[in-house]
Amino acid sequence: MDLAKLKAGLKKDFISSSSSEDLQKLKVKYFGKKGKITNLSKQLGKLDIKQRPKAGKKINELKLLFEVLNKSASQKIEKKELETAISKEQIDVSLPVDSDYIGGLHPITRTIEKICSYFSAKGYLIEDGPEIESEYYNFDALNIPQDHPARDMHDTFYLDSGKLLRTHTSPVQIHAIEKHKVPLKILCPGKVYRSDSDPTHTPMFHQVEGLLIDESVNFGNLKKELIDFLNYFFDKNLQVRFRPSYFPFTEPSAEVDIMDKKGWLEIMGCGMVHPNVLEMSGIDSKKYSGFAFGLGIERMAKLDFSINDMRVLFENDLKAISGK
Ligand code: 2NL
Repeated sequence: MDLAKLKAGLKKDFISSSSSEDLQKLKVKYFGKKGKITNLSKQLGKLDIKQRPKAGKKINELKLLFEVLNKSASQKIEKKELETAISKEQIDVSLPVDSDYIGGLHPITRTIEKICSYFSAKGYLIEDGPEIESEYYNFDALNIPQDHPARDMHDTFYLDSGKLLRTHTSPVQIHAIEKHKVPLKILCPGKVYRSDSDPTHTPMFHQVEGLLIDESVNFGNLKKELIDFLNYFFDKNLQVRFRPSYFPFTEPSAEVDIMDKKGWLEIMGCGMVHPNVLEMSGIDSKKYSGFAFGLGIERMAKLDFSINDMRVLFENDLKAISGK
């Protein structure tokens, strides 16, 4: 066996290898079952006993050479392969984006916009107002008596100043009556606050309330307005039910249910504005009447976007809240 030739071949092999696979192949070529160095070691036994130490030494030198060459080659190759892997992981900002994960408007915002654009087209003015309110605008002006459970510390966030975080968007409507006088047709979307936190309640949520005041407004007008809206919102001809209910600020009052796959589903509240509410804001309740309604945005967004868990709306996971 020509050891010099084997040595030269070994060096050449390492120079021409450029990947960890190449190195793996070299290991097999020299140390595999039929490997070149393996074969040499096997032949050692067949040699004359006197020649063995010298030949053995040569083989060891060859093994050492393999190890040295292998070490430096693998260091170089590993570095190069790591750099390639890292460069592949780099984000090329000039590439087109994955359209599934582009940013977008939050389902709550989209639901508010959908509702506002509908009522806006019907002539309603979109009004907003302060989230910090006085007891007068949040409760008294809405015919909610001093001892009403809704005023309880457990439901309302009271501030040190004696003011409070509005528990509904109704105070915006009282301000609007004072500002615009009557007749009036307004829609008030916004954040509302209640001291309530469990799997189905968050201390902040969104509401839209509508109010229409004019001469001879009746419950039939209210029914038609809401049925038309619900059919538009859910994009189908729904079965709608008006179920008698109670709110201090409306008389009569009703809860609106729609027929869902699983039966009747409560979707909003409404009623004819209570004469006390009109009178407190300086409107002649003998001349004017009005209807009002309120609905929770989170509930509507959940139904529209098929979201099961309310928490999804507040956790900002793009996969969960982007697109339908
Ligand atoms: C519900 C029920 C409702 C109103 C809100 C209202 C406002 C004024 C006068 C009279 Cl200024 N009423 N708002 C009326 C009936 C129901 O909301 O379930 N909301 C989520």
